[in-house]
Amino acid sequence: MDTKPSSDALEALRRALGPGGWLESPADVEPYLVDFRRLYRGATPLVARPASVEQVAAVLHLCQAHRIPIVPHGGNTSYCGGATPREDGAELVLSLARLNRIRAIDPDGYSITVDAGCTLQAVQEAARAANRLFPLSLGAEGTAQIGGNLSTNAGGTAVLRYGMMRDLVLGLEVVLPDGRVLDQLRVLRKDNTGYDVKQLFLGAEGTLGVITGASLKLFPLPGDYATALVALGGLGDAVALLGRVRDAFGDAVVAFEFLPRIAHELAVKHVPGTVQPFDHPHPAFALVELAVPARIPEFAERFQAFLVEELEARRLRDVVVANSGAQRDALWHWREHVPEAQKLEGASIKHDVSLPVAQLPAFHDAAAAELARLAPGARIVAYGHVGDGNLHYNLSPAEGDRDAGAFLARAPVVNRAVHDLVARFGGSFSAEHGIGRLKVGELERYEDPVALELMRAVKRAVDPLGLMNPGKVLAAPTIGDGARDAPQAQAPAAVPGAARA
Ligand code: 2HG
Ligand code: ZN
Repeated sequence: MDTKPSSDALEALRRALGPGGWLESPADVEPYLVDFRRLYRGATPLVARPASVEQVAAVLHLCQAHRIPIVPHGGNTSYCGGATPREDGAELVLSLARLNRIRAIDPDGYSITVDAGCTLQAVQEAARAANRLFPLSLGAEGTAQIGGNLSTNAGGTAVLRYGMMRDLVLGLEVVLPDGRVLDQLRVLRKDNTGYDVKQLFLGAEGTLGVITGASLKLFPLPGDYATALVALGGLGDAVALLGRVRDAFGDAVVAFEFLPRIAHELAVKHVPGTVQPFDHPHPAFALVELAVPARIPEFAERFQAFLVEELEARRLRDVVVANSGAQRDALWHWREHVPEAQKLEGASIKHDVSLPVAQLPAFHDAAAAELARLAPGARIVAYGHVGDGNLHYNLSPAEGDRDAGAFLARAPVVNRAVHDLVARFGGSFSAEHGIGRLKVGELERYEDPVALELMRAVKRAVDPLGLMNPGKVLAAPTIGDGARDAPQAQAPAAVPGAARA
């Protein structure tokens, strides 16, 4: 496992994958070696591109026989380097891109069954074509694949109403490290039959097996959306407004995104087409969206009346309501391009934290005070899914500061201060971006030790040879650790369908 795969092993893999089933020239492999944020550059002898579940099973079976570690790879939009192989060239990359069929859709049963390599957008579109909604929504949806969304338990902008990816799953199909297929592709809403083993693979980031298919929940397609951008005094105002808007409209509130003034300034500077909705530079904004049930069109009017009341009571500084799909798109365009705007501004130090919603303003102030000391002049670009208690508490260098190296050198100290504070406030250092390779140390530091022991025990039980995405989520075992001591996996029984591959 510490050495590169033998040529015999690679030849066996090529045979199992068939023509068009792998990539190996440097130019073809290049896009699989660098993560989305360009934090890591790895190496691999081969990118496997299986076209069926049987081929995935055959690849895992062969990898186990030859002790080859595997890095499952979806749309490569991980923020934590979860899908990038390590540098030594020992790991095989397994792309799910060719498993991209919508297998079945049941509008009456409100479910859809898809291959893991479908993009999130393809699943949304298939649902919409059947007059249904698949609600997971995030900036990278055109590229991100469902398998990656499942493996990282993705969040996004509609969690407030519909939950995270984990909440949207009815059934799962997973190839285990020894090539067996866990077939739990059920579409049942109720199924109380012992341990819910599929849950293990959601958020496991490919460290326990390869998700190849999923049955997902669908929802009624909203008749319309009522979308407003409100100008506010700050995060405290946003949290207070969130409470009132949810009191008034309950579950119709789909999204509640917080954006500080700097998120607008950076977008105006770097992203063509950013809206300029107000003539006054307000301190902060919230993008609030309600789903309007098809049968209750006057809902939108009630929302407008609510906003007018808020304005008259001076709880809001200003408001614009989207009067058309194009205006709604323009507001979301700004919101979704904030990460890009911050990237184009230069270096950044990122945190993806969540807290109990009511604690957000106090956390923000405490963190800002710490950072004024630790990174003087740095600009705080804290925005995101305040409806879920999730802030992307990011930093950009002081304006005009071109010394990215010196700024980034502060990252470890800044990360520690922010994450320690998050822990003190009862929050999480990774709200929706997962652990990947980037946050393995943070998980070890902040996770409950008993939870960590259980995670390691599960890893040893499901992947005794430690071949699945090693070093992601959990540190790769060192000699003397359980995984090394684990019994050698028995020669796997013939993999169903492997011969056909
Ligand atoms: C978002 O909410 C993404 O836009 C990215 O989760 C956050 O770039 C970030 O820090
Ligand atoms: Zn986010």
